Amino acid sequence: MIGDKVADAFNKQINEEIASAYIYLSMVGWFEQAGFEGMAAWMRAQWQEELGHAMKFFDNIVSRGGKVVLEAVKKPKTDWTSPLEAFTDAYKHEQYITGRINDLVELARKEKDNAAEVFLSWFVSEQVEEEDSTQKIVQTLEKVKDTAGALVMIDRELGRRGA
Ligand code: OFO
Repeated sequence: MIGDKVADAFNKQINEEIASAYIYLSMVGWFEQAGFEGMAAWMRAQWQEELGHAMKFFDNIVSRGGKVVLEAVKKPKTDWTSPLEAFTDAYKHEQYITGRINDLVELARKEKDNAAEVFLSWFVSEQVEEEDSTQKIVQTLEKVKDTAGALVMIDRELGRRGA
């Protein structure tokens, strides 16, 4: 049985993950309109991944006899000035989510909830990957700046994730 404090915190994390999905879906729309189909495909995969994260918390609450309580999802930003700005936002957002996961681990330890701590270890590793992948893209985009030819190549490369 999941305790109330951990269940509340997990419910908040469902909202954070859905909000992440929403941010990335908003980026899909922007990338599509700006003509970066590969980046749009990359973000489309990311949006799906975030929905999967939300469902992991959802199913964990359910399987431990807790109550799922969904809240309203924050409206995401809708415009970016460049792919670099969008991916920088994504990188910063992943750092924020890492902080939330770390807070959850602390709470699980404080509540002596071993099941929650073990469950969260997957997310601790996942956040290392999430930060790494977005940071690498930011670094690449910083190098090419607005060089059109290079952006086309990066777009093609990132599109492979969605394929
Ligand atoms: Fe759910 O990892 Fe990104 O936000």
